[in-house]
Amino acid sequence: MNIVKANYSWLRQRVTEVFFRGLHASRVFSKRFFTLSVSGHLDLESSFGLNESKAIDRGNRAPDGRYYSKYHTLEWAEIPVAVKQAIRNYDSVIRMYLGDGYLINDGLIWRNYSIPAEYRNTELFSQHWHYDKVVDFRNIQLFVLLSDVTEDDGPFEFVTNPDELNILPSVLNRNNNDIHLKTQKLIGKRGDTLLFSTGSTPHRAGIPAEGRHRDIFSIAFFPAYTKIGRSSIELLG
Ligand SMILES: O=C(O)CCC(=O)C(=O)O
Ligand SMILES: [Fe+2]
Repeated sequence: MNIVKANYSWLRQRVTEVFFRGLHASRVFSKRFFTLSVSGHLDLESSFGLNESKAIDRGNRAPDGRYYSKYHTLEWAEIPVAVKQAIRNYDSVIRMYLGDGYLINDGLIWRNYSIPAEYRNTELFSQHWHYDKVVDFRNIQLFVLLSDVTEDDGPFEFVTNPDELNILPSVLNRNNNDIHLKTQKLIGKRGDTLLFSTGSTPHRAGIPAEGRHRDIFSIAFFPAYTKIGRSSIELLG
């Protein structure tokens, strides 16, 4: 009799567990866009920053023939130890979003300059609301501020509570419409970080005030099937 009771109790728990796991799985599946924004801070070596002699034009050329952003890449060996440690700390989070064996792309450092008023509605360096649609919407970046960033320095801006089911057509088309949603800005000190779902969360670059600029480091993570970057298992191993 006890065996029958024990089996019945096991079965009841199992059915309940399977039911709730099924419910959870279907809710996760129905979310087309996962979103993530995690703030942090790391201590950077004082020498780490934009290498002006390596930097090349970034973004679109303005009607005056100039570019208003410049960048260079960094290989894994050039990435500061503190950044590598932050990636290790976030590894389980990134795996949850992108899957095991996710890829780590080269690092990037870029500098955005102020844009003259007459060109502000021409997209020169991702200053219009957009998603980073690469292979698809599944990519994450770890941003690190390289200098203190105030409202005047053209901070990165993103939607605070993004829709996880629907895409916003005006954001997809980067048509520079106001989105009328609550947003946050990456304002802070050198070394402040943001782990962020660049693919699925509307975001844009701010425009620095006249005579100012903003430097930022970023490293992007992609699912294994995109073949963009190197294996996190090898790099972090
Ligand atoms: O520079 C920034 O703050 C954002 C850049 C960006 O979103 C992009 O390049 O896709
Ligand atoms: Fe972007």
